[in-house]
Amino acid sequence: MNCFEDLKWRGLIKDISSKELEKKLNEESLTFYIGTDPTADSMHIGHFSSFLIATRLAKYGHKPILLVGGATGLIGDPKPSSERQMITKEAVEKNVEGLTKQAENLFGFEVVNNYDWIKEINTIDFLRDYGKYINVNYMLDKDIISRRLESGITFCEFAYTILQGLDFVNLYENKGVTLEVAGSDQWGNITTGIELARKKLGVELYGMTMPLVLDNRGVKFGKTEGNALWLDKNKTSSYELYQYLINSDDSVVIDYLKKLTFLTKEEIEDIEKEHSDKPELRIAQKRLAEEVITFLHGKNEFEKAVNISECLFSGNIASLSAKDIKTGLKEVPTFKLEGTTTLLDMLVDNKICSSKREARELINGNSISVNGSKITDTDYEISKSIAIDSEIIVIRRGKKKYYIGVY
Ligand code: 383
Repeated sequence: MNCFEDLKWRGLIKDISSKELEKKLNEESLTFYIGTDPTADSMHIGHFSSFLIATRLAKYGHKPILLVGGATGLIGDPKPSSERQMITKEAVEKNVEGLTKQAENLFGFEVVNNYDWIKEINTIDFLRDYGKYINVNYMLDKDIISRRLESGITFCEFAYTILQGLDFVNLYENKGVTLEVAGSDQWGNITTGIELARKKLGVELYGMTMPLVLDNRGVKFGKTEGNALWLDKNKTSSYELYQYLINSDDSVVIDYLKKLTFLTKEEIEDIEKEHSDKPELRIAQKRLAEEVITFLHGKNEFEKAVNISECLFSGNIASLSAKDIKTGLKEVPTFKLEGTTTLLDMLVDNKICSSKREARELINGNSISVNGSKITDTDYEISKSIAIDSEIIVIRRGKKKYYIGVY
């Protein structure tokens, strides 16, 4: 497969600015860029799914440049719904630092910051050298801007697209960039750059977007109850990422393998076959988790995540550290423990059971485990000395309900 066929097969092509690009991607070596704004100090998995295009195109001999928007982050790319909250300059600076390091570490490509050239442009030059080439009518026609006309958009956000456009022109002039790549929400900004280059320099630049990756409910990939999955493992542990990926729906998992891994067509087709024979083995989901977590955090972190999952599943809790248990059981109810008590009293005092009678029934009925071992003695002593890392006690009621007591 050639470069374009590969991208197409993976479902990574939404819009291209000209048919010529297909040939160029297959026959030439292009310098291209993809950008992100410093709205946080880490990228999330949504960025990752787009930024992977850099590594993909690099494998076909193209040269990637990653851009962190130290200037554009101070303005804010308009969202279709409402105006963005402005971020302080200090926060933007801190986020630029975090993102730059992360982009360098993960992808190993050159990272540039648009603050470096945009800070040099004064108001008059901005209006004369760039503003003069872009018609307001043309801007009003852009999807996101037109969607904001009713609810309103400030001049600050309205001007954003010209900044991104001038980045493209600047990177063309200084680094030979001829292609901008992004998720499909960026089409309007990419075409501003193409328009600017045409009018100002008389050259034809190229743009290409990818569809946003969605889950089986049509929600953006990586959004869990309103939270993003971060690429920084201190913000989203490998275990949490593992849980998210391993629970991918059968209806989307093959698409994820195409879009989020570097497995070849043949490898993915083999996995698909094996998976559809025995979907309950979750072969595709396991491979997805392995590929993504290994790329992001390394083999060790992947193995750690598998181990936490297996220990929690099998009840072999005592072999984990307090820290791993806390990440693994983040969502479970937690209560404070002090001194020494009996299992029976602890269950009632912390409302794990509604009465002593219920607690007794559960204990005698083999339904309560402490740190992974079944306990059938109502007077079993609960104290700091049995706590994992002298810190936590894990109670399981029945098959699935977990509680954590913390000293
Ligand atoms: C700024 C200046 C440029 C080129 C790009 C930018 C950032 C761009 C933007 N991108 C998104 C972001 O920062 O807002 N205006 O969160 C996201 N991207 C990538 C991809 C995506 C887009 O970073 O679709 C998802 O991740 O393009 O929403 O000169």
